[in-house]
Amino acid sequence: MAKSKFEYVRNFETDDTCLKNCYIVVRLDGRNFHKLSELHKFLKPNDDRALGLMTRCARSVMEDMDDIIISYGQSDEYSFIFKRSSNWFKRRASKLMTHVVSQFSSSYVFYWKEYFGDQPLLYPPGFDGRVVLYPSNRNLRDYLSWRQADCHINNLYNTVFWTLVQRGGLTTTQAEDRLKGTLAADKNEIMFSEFDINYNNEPLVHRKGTALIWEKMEETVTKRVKLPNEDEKEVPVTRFRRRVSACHCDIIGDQFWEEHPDILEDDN
Ligand code: DGT
Ligand code: MG
Ligand code: MG
Ligand code: MG
Ligand code: MG
Repeated sequence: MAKSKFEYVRNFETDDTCLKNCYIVVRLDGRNFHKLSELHKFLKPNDDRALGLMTRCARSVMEDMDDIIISYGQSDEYSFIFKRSSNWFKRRASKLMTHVVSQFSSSYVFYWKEYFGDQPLLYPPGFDGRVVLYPSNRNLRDYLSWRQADCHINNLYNTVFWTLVQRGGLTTTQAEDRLKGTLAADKNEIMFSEFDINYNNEPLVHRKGTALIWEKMEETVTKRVKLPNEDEKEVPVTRFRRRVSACHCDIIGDQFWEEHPDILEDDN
């Protein structure tokens, strides 16, 4: 087909192919969720409806896109890890990122009422996205550890902060002052001695965030088959299906990775 004289503009597009062999991480984060959470009266410090909705959207992303091996989310963010050998959309960063973020955003609106019932969504929410490449399993694990450590640090702070406000009757400024310069041990101690809260008994989903992985399931169904010269009969057929499963466990230590050796590909 003859090319139009306008065709040359294509050459202005830049190449954003992700480097081979690297894990591709797409992380998205809610735009100005400080405001969104206030306006929609999210419970403090954690609103299980909001967290559930985030995870529902991440599940939709994983089920609708190829090659995502694990996702990890907390607060208003989710990270999606593409397998290092993925060739989805020829590894073009902008394609991968925009597909993930737009699928997630539309899911947020689509599934909102499953989590918030009659409470309406008051404006169209947005999410930012970025792509980061990690060349080794160690780097990728350190990335996920970084996000989970962030979840822990924020949740510990937020839990003690809102306990001081909601149960201790402090103003937010007083609670802030009270926590200035405190270490993790001090925060645990305040909760334990003043409010009888053992932080380690707080829900795992709040302390650890949510990891979504693929779980292989064996499924047996009966099929009707008709062989030549025989009556039609029912035979059991076993097949493997995979489904997304959520866990709120530690992903920093080795145990999780030893229990799920299929997630990462070898470093060579
Ligand atoms: P950004 O990301 O720069 O556009 O701005 P924000 O406001 O989204 O800031 P970010 O992402 O650093 O912080 C997440 C905000 O979302 C933070 O203000 C707390 C809020 N948020 C997330 N999950 C919950 C929740 O379960 N309950 C409440 N009350 N707020 C939440
Ligand atoms: Mg931010
Ligand atoms: Mg945000
Ligand atoms: Mg955030
Ligand atoms: Mg198109």
